[in-house]
Amino acid sequence: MSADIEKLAKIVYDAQINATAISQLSETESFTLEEAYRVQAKSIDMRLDAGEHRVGMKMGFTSRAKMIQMGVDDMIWGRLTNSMLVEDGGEIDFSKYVHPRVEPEIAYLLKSDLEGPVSTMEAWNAVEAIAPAMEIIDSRYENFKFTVEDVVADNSSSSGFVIGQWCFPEIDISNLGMVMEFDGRAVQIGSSAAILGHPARSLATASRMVAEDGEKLSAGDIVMAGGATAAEALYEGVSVRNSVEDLGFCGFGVSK
Ligand code: 0L1
Ligand code: MG
Repeated sequence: MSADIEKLAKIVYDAQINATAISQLSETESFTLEEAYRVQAKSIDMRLDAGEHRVGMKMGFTSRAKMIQMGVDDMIWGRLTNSMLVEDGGEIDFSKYVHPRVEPEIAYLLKSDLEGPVSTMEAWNAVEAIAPAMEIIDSRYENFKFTVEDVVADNSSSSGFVIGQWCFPEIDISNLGMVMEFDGRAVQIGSSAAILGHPARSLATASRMVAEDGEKLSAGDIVMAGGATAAEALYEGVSVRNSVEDLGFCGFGVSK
């Protein structure tokens, strides 16, 4: 029997909007990965109907460190809306999250559409600008425990993102040092090379994966390349910064 997409989408939508922890959908429902992406699309449609706007997408599980941390071996993707954007230098309200974590990333701003399978060079040629970034992931599942189908249905845990100053894409981004700090103390150190060997590969993969769902990346979209390291749990009062060699930094604080 096929999954009730509408019912599952409403469950994750409610959990996302109200920041409440839910049991894994897979404990009571049987659904495929393809159905999980339909649940994700439907739940985001509910958010768009409620007034949010689509601004781009995120890639997930793009580094070995993330795959090992979460016990998976494939990439996933999710959708970004305007309400998820956290102002660089701003503050998030801890009570609006279930159990948020943060990971250091690089973001792309596209100047032209990308549709279907493309080479890394074609993907790179579609980039208007790049920026240091961070993703706030907040699985709505109790204890951050899920199957790949569960997490995809829950928008691949995406909950917030921070973008630093946009830079021209002339910079070689293949192996940039990245340091994420909590209150000035390094908590994750990595390299952009950890993102699929070269972060531009993540953009090409994004184009291919969204096409499998009948979507494309459009000029003006923001694409989060994926975490370069494992994610760190956020807590009240902490001040977070991600510095990326040659690109600069971005940061935010968490309310007390
Ligand atoms: O790398 C990612 O952005 C994956 C997020 C989904 C899994 C998680 O919640 O850690
Ligand atoms: Mg991420």
